[in-house]
Amino acid sequence: MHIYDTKTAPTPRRVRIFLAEKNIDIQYIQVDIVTGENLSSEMRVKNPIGKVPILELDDGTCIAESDAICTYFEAIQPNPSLLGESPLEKGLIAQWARQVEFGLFMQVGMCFQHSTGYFKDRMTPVPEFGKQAGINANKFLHLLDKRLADNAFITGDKFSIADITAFCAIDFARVVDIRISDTQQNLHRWYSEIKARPSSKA
Ligand SMILES: N[C@@H](CCC(=O)N[C@@H](CS)C(=O)NCC(=O)O)C(=O)O
Repeated sequence: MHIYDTKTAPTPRRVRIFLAEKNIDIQYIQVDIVTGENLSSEMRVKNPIGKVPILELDDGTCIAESDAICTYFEAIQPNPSLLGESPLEKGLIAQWARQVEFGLFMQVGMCFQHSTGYFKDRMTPVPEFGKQAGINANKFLHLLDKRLADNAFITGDKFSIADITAFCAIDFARVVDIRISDTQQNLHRWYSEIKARPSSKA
């Protein structure tokens, strides 16, 4: 069993942190997305959309999509739970995980792709779209700061996949100069706590 990974990219990092939290050791195989190694026909057999991460099981079955990979490992090893235990907890974590993914993680990604032209060999950057995505990401940081005033973690009192996704997005956002502002003290407190967890090094 191994994971096709790209050490510098934010999406595969979500999976690495998730597995580090669960103390799951797995082999990572590096894929160079700059040269487009991920777009080869061999890789597209593993994931038709040509993106990483991809989990390849011993029988050759492949699971792509970071959330899907995390769901698989949560089922194999439920403790510590990062997707919730009770129906209510599962629902709330799913809500926040999705909102963080769409409202922050994707906005940072779109800002990066459309304002830097990093992948212009394979997509058409639209700088105005990139700029708007950056504005959306900043709005979401504001929302998170308010949320974290009364909650230790994004979904409440328990660390979850929503925290992992937000942390990876915020770390990556530096490349497009989006940062937690000085006034967002709740976010700063939360960020330093997540950064202090050993899994943040993954
Ligand atoms: N929704 C996918 C997104 C995967 C994704 O966008 N991966 C990026 C790295 S962060 C990638 O492979 N980019 C290479 C490319 O677009 O060619 C997931 O969660 O796994």
